Formats: sequence, C-alpha cells, structure tokens
Amino acid sequence: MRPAVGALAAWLWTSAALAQPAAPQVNQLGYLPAGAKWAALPGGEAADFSVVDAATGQVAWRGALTPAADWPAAQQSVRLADFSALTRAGNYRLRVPGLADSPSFAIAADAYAALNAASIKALYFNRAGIELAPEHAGGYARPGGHPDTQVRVHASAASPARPEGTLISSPKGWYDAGDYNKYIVNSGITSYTLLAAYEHFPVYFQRQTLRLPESGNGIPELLNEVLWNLDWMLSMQDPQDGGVYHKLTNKGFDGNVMPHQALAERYVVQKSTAAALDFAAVMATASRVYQPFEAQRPGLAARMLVAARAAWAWAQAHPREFYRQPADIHTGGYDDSQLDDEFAWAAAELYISTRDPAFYGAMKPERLANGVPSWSDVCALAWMSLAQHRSRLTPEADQALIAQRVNTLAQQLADAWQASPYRLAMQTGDFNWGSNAVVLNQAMMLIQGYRLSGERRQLDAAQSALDYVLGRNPLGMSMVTGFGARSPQQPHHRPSQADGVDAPVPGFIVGGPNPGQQDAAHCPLPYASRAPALSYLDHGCSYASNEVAINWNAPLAYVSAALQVLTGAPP
Ligand SMILES: [Ca+2]
Ligand SMILES: [Ca+2]
Repeated sequence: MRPAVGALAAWLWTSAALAQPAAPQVNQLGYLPAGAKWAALPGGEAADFSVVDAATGQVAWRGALTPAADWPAAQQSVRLADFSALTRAGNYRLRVPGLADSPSFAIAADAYAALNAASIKALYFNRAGIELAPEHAGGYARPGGHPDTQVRVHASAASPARPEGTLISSPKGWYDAGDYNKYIVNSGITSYTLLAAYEHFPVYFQRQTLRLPESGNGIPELLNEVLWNLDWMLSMQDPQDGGVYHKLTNKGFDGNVMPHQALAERYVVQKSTAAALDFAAVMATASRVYQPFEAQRPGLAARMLVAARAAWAWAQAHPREFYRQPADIHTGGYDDSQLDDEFAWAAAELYISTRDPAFYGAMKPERLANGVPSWSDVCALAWMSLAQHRSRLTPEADQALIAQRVNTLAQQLADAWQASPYRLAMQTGDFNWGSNAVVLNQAMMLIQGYRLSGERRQLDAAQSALDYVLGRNPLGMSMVTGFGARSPQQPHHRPSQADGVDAPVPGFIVGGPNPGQQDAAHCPLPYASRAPALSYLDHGCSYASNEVAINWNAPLAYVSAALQVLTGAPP
C-alpha cells in the first residue's frame, strides 16, 4: 500500500492543476517542421490564436480557430488551431485570448528521437532476470529479479516427458506490464511490432544508441532489446512436441515490491493454440530480421525458423487448445477463443520467410479482414507484413487484395479523423482499457496506408494520434512518463512504485482514459469525470487507466520512428 501522504500529495497536485485556467492542448514534445501541427482548446468566444516565441513572446504565426463543435468522447465543446504552415524551428507557446498560454513546445527536426529511444529503453527497464547497472539505468539501477532458471511445469502444462513439477529453465524476457509475469501472447505482438519497425525503417534504427548492456556488439540496439525477449520466447517451446506454454507466472500477482524482493514460485502454464501461433509468427519474422547477424549469433535465424515451423505444426494438430485459467492461477489470462486471425498471421509470416505458397493458401486471404490490431486481433499484422514484402512474394499472392485491405482500413481511419471535431480517428466506443494504445495502433495502420498510397492526410491523421498521446488531449497531459510538461507521476508499475525514486521509470505510455473505471472501488481518490476521454486517474491504484504495458509501448516506438522517418523536410 502507498502511504497516505502519497495520496494526499496526489490529491493536492490534481486540485492545483484543476484550479489553473484552461490552456490550449498541444503536443508537449513538439512537432516536426514539415509535419501537420494542430492544437485544441475548449470551445469559447475567442476566434483567433497566435503562436508566440516561448522566450521573446514575439508572434510567429496568427490564425483562425475552427468553429466550436461538440466532441462526444469528452462531452465538451472544442475548437482547433491549425498552424501546420509554421515550419521554422524554435520553441513556442500557443496563445488564445482568455486562456492561459499552452505549455512550451518545439518545432524541431528531431522532435521525437529522444521519445523513440526512451520508448524502447523502457523495455530494458522491464527486463526480467538481469541487474540494471548504473551505467545503463542511471538512477533506475536495481538488482536483478526473477531469474526463472528453475521454473515448475504446472499441472495444466504436464506432458509425458515433462510431468507436473518438472523444473525447466526459461530466463530473460520482459515483465509484461505493471506486474512481473511473462505472457507469450502479449509479448508476441510487442516483439513483432518492434521487428516490423526495424524492417520498415532499418536505417533509422541502425543509427540509434540506447546504452544497453549489449551495445557495440554489432547488432542494432532495437534488435538487441527485442532479442532479450525472443531468447525467452524460444525457451517457452517444449522441444518434445513444438507446443508453446501460454505464460510463465506466479500463481498470484506479486505485491508492490522490487523484482529481487518478489520470490514466489514460478510456473509455466498450459500450452495453447494462440501461444503457438503467435510464437510461430514472431519467430518466422525474427528469422528474417536476424539473418544478417549470423556472425553475432551463429545459427539463431535458422533455429528461429525451425521453431516457427514446429509451433505451426503443433497448432495444426491442436487447433482448439484455448487457454483456460487453472483454478490455482490468478495472473493475466490473455485468453482468446477467436483464432482465425492468429492462424492467418502465422501463415503469412511463414509464407514471407519461406516463400512456400502453401502457407499463403493457409492464410485463407480472401476471408481475412483487416482491423486495428490488439493482442487478441492480429489480422492486421499479416496484411502489414505482406504489404512490406510485396515486391518479393511469389505469384500466388494477390497483390491487389493486399493493397486493398491495407488501404481500405487506412481510408476509414483517415475519414474518421477528418470528420472528428477533435481531429482524432478515435470514436467514443474506442475509449476502453488501454485506449492510448488503440490511438497508436490506429496510427500504425494509417502509416501502412500512407506507405502504399502516399496520401498525405493518412500521415497527418497518424501525426494527430501521436499529438494526442503527447498532450493534445482534453486532460492536457503527455501520457508518457518523463516526457512533456505534465506527465503521469504515479503509474501502476511495481518498480516505479517501489524503487524509492520520486520520478517514475521514464519512457512508458500509460493505458489512458477508460470509462470502465474497473478500479474505482479500489482507489482512494475518485476519477474526475465519467466522460470517456477524461476517465483517467494518475494514481498507482489505477490499473484500469494508469498501468504500463509492453504492448502499449511498442506502437509508440513504431509510430514515433515512422513519423520521424516519413515526414521529411519542410517544403
Ligand atoms: Ca484472435
Ligand atoms: Ca518511484
């Protein structure tokens, strides 16, 4: 439990923030010179805005606000300011008569470079099984925890060669979220999204430095970080049959302690079809991405492809092994009974990596929809990989269908963005658990459309999504720890809550507004609003709106890198 003084401080901080006059909502990190630049503010009498130099107050831009319009997600009237044509680098504030000035923001060519690096470094901070040394972790250095070299096979996972209670070794991997457990399904989409970022923008990541223990080994930093999780995933496959354990967890969640203080026994739990298929998709992808690094990890790429094929074969033989939480296990479920998308995604990645047309047929492409991805709906990942590799597919691939699926979704999202009073593709119903990641996964799919079509409004709509999570939102907050003028101070994240350091571990995006407010009964403070886009509580109690998760950071990393790379030079 947090001490009462912490709750009081949070209440005072929240009250002070609410007492200030409203200010325009901007991307608090800033904008790229050639990028779209939108701000938002409560609908009022003022009709014009100016952008002023943050240091001198000199006016750099004047423009008209859009007419006031109701945005149902926030149950508020809003106006927008478009200053996309201001391209001169500098530090600015947005000024509207009757409001406080906005927080200062930059227009800079590298506006998202530090954010992108931190979004990946955050995964390093969530590594299991390793001490975080001061030279890599700074003030967030900590002892290692959860070595996971002696993990028990749970009854649900028992097999003839590995009966219940057998000890296996399954080290490394990322802690999933605010807790200390490791789940194949969720770390699968996370790993894939980061590998896709590398496949799509290799030069950007080849130049990036993250100060990791592996830095300088000849493997790009992003791929070093992902490898920490892939090594763990490989150990979750039963070498006897190719099946993959669904998760490696305690029986219940750890308390609010540091990793080295969490000593509960760990288990691998039930092999599942979803785990096997997500594993197959990720390993097939990774076998492509790590192939050039044979000198650093001899045999790894080939081993990954063998592992992917074995998991695929297991899933073919066990197509309906849905995860069912055993009675004595109380950690996250990540259970999913709709697996057509997982089958298709695994088939797509195996097809791309092997060029075996049988895998293309196994995708059943004509029946496969496209939609904004989440851990339980991965059809989009198949389409984005096929689009990325379209020039080297075999003749069996339906190129028109691939382009149509990617473009149709991007156009729908761009249309929603254009019609939105807030210039955000999010509909009211999209605000649910992890809404910030819904915003970013929408942006990732807009970017897939833009990469095929070159249609500028798709890129602009993706920019609006990043702006939203970095402060152009009705909370007026950046949703990433350590970034922006106002950002989450008390994420639901055990290391941040237990490390004795005031500032939370940086680089994590929190789940964000969630009108379900499932934690309200457990929190000492009320949510300030029931409006979907305002249902957020910056308190460690709020697992429903203020937790962190690896699968939420991954699209942040993808989108921030993509916008850096794709937005280009100013006109
Ligand atoms: Ca599914
Ligand atoms: Ca802390």
